[in-house]
Amino acid sequence: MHNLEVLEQTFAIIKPDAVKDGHTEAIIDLIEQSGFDILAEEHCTWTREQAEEFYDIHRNRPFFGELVEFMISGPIVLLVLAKENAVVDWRNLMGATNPAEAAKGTVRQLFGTSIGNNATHGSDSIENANREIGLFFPELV
Ligand code: IDP
Ligand code: MG
Repeated sequence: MHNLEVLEQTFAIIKPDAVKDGHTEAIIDLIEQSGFDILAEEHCTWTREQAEEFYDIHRNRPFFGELVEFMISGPIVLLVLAKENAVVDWRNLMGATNPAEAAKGTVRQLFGTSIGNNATHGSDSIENANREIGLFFPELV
C-alpha cells in the first residue's frame, strides 16, 4: 500500500473556467486514473485577498490583474495530490500553460481555452507545493 509519509505532494486547482464548463468530474477522473491519491478536496470561491496572496509571485507580471479577476470569477476546486514525483507528473498531465501548445490528451489541451483560462493550476516545485498546500491545508505540511 502507499505510505503517505514518503509520497510527494503537490497542489492542484480546478480553475473557474473548467468548473463552470462542467469538467470537474472528468478532470478528477483523469487525476485518479493517472495514479494520484487525492488527500484533500475543497470546493470554494476565493476572495480577492486569497487570490492575490496565492499568486503573490506574479504580482509584477502584466497579467496579474487579469489572473486575479479570473480566479475570483466563480467556484474552484482545491486539491492536494500525492504520488511519487507528484509535482512533475501533475505538471506533465496538465500540459503547457497555453492550451494551444499543450500536448494531446493533457488536461489543458482537453479543457483549457486560452493562456489565461487554462483549466488547472499545478505547483512548479516541491518548495512551492509546500507553500501552497500550507495556505489551505496546513495540517498536511
Ligand atoms: P503555470 O500555471 O503553467 O505555472 P504561470 O506562468 O505560472 O503558468 O502563470 C500562472 C497563470 O497565470 C497561468 O496558469 C495562467 O492562468 C495565467 N497566465 C499566464 N500567462 C498569462 C498571459 O499571458 N495572459 C493571461 N493570463 C496568463
Ligand atoms: Mg506557475
